[in-house]
Amino acid sequence: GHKSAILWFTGLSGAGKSTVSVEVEKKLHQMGIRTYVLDGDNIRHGLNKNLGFTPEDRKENIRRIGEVSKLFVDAGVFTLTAFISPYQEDRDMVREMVEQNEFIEIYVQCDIEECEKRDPKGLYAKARKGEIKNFTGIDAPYEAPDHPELIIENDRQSIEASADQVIDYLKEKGYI
Ligand code: GGZ
Repeated sequence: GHKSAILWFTGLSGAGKSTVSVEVEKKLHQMGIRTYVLDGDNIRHGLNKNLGFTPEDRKENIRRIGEVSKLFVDAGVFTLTAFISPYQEDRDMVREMVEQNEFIEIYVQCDIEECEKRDPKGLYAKARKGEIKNFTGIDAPYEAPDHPELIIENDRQSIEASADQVIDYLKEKGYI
């Protein structure tokens, strides 16, 4: 058996949150564990499509994602979330929603220079030109986690190594 939890990935746009979460999901599937990944594609285009990127809207975005994640965990599903979630206070709000061992905060560390160089969607370039306002890391803050369960140095190692780091943590703590 296993103990389900929320794997809460946080980090800048382009840091690799989604990529790592999908890789972790693959490895959990290979062990026969049920999972669900929440990301911008299935949340910001649906449940949260009325929300933008002001601090208030980001808070509400994170609150709803937290509540949905809680339901999945109650259903026994390992839930992986891939949102910037730039505010410590908002991440702590989700931590408070669930049991202590059900929230695993994972800081996907990547220097802003590297994220900006990757810029797969050209969003940093647009933000630099002022075409997107309140862009995290440019004209909106990113608060690095104070007390993450795990830090992944995603600009210094392969996706595979990052995913293994998460799996090893889950094994070590007895989740899987
Ligand atoms: C940050 C923005 C913004 C602004 C649009 N700031 O690289 P992406 O495209 O796919 O990831 C970013 C995503 C961030 O949404 P989140 O729900 O993760 O943010 S938060 O947790 O802070 O609520 C980016 C895109 O949406 N995007 N405008 N101004 N990212």
